[in-house]
Order: sequence, then C-alpha cells, then structure tokens
Amino acid sequence: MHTGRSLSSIRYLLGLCFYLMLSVRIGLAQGPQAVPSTLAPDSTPAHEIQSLSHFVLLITGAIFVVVAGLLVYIVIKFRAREPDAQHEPPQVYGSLQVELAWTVIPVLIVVVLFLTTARIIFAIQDAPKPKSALDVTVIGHQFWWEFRYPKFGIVTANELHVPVSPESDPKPTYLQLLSADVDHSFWVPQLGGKTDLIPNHPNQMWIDPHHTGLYLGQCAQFCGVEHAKMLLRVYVDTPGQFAAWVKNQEQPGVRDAAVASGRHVFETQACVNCHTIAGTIAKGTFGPDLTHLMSRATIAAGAAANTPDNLRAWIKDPNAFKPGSLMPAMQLNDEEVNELVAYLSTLH
Ligand code: HEC
Ligand SMILES: [Cu+2]
Repeated sequence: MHTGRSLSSIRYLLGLCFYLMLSVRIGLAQGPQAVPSTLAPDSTPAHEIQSLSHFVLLITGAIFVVVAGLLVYIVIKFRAREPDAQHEPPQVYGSLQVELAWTVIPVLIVVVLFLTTARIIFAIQDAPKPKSALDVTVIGHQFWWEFRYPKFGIVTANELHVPVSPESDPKPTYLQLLSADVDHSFWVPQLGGKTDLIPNHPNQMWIDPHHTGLYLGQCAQFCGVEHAKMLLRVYVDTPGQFAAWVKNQEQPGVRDAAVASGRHVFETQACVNCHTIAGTIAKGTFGPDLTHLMSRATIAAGAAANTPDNLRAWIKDPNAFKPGSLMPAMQLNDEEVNELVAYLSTLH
C-alpha cells in the first residue's frame, strides 16, 4: 500500500515537471523577448543547447525523484515505533552487489551526459559554413563592443546588425571574437551560448536568428568595474533593412555647415585621439567609432538612451553614467559641450 502511494506521488511529480516545461514552451511567444532569456531560443545553436538542457534536466530530475522518493519512503516506513524503539535494525557491512550498482549506474549516467554534451558542442562548432554567411569581427573592449564588417569596411559599436536567417533561406552570421584588453564573453541567450573573447586567442561562434527584432545580451565574463554596463544589442533586420543599414554605414560622416563650430571643437580636442569619424581627421580607435553615432539607440554600451541630454551629460562626465569608464571627463565649458552635441546629433 505504501509502495502504491509513493509510486503515484512519483507519477504526480513527473507530470508536474512535464506540465511546467510545457507551459514554459507555450507561455513564451516566439521572437525577441524584452529581457535576455534562455527559455526562448530563436537560433539553431540556442535551440540545440536548450534541447540538451531539457535532456539533462530530465535525467537529473528522474534521479532526484527516485532518491527523494526512496528517502521519504524509508523515513516513513522505518520511523521509530513504540514496541521496538530499543531494537537495533540489522547492520549490513559491505555488499558487492549494492556497491557495484551505486558505482556502475552513476558512471553510466555521467558517460551518457558527457557524450550527448560533446555531440551538441561538435554539432554547433563543426556546422558547415554556407556561402550566404555574413562575417563580423567582434572586439571586446573595457567596457564596450566593437563590430567590424570586413566585406563592407564598416566599423560600429555596441549595436550589432545582422540579417534574419529563416530556416527556408539561411543567412547565418559568423562571429570572429577578439579582445583588445582582457577576457570578455559574448552572450545573447536567445541566439547562442556564451563564447569568450580572449586576448591573442581568436574564437568563433555563429548565430542564425529566425525572427526580426531586437535581441538583448551582455558581457558574461567579469572584465573590470563597468562589466555590468557592457550590454549587447543585436538588431535582426529584414534583407531590405539590412541593405539600407549597410548602405548608410558605408557613408563618411555628415558634414553639415550649420554645426561647423561643434566639429571644430571635436577636431581640436583629444576626442580625435580616441574616436574615428570617417571623413574627418579623427582616426582614434581606443573608443567607439562615432561616424554614425545617431544610427544607434543607446550610448556607452547600452548604459543610456542616445538623447541630446544624455550625450551632454556623458561628455561632461562619463563617470556620472558609468563610473570607471575609460573615457575621461574633458573639462569643456557648457557652450563647447552644447556645440559638440549639436555636431554629434547630425551624425546619422
Ligand atoms: C582617452 C580616450 C577618449 C577621449 C579623449 C574621448 N573619448 Fe569618448 N569614449 C572613449 C571610450 C573608451 C568610450 C566608450 C566608453 C564605454 O562605453 O565604456 C567613449 C564613448 C564615447 C561616446 C559614446 C559612443 C557610443 O556609441 O557609445 C561618445 C559620444 C563620445 N565618447 C564622445 C567623445 C567626445 C565628444 C570626446 C571629446 C570631447 C571624447 N569622446 C573623448 C574614449 C575617449
Ligand atoms: Cu566585458
């Protein structure tokens, strides 16, 4: 009777697990989520990782249910009872069968988990690269991301644009991961697993987002004081949107005579040592490329929205937003900052 009851509670627990997993599946809509989510994969590598994690959860969940079930059963069945409270239970010293069983079964389970994990790792790493693939070089900096598109000669920062890659017409993006300083880690959970950016050790990963929209992620390897404000934004565009974005990024910086005084401030300050604006004397590479600053929705690696007020506050004192950021406060007066912001605001 006891066994019957514990069996039905095991069945109940298993049912609950499946129900939870199913509701997670159904509850999350397809496409990009408002928060970085590992529960809503939308790219082949992320899907494979999720199916692996379900498999691991199933096995470890079954182990938990068996162990917890037996424990509860034994605690109840062999609880102290009045008549034989003083009676010592039979003592067992060494049993070959029992010891073999609890050695061999866990070893087999670990081997199975190891082999399935290795299979998924190799399936993702060795996936053949189609001709339609786009190459992007990602360079991690303290505390921002640089994106280079070698085929187009584009350099941008913090907001990665890639084409959508529907299963019917795959256009995956292959990322070459480098670092300018310390270890960083590229992690957009809906699109793929974490991959580290290690100085002098190029890593690769690929993503093939199935829906358009904005996918969020962040640096997943502690890289210094502002690591937490090193966010990632991946815009998955339709082919038309992507072509238009590329075309715009290929243009040199806008030269608007109305903001010549702001450009003059920029070109005569140390800004040019750290930033590039194509078509000007600014050729620095220590900080983000500003040629198309206005095509980005955020500044400082997602730390703030790209608004004139935030730009003003940022240039006056980057530490106000991002204490520890590697851009110095430039000690400019209000008029110079206003002129600079007016100029930067034309860089579409
Ligand atoms: C010593 C190098 C250095 C100098 C000088 C410098 N910057 Fe920066 N700048 C940086 C770095 C590094 C970042 C990225 C900071 C981060 O996100 O953590 C940055 C970020 C920015 C951003 C945000 C860009 C983005 O897309 O997130 C703007 C705008 C900017 N700088 C403007 C200026 C202006 C204007 C000047 C001159 C008044 C200037 N910077 C001087 C290094 C510099
Ligand atoms: Cu980082």
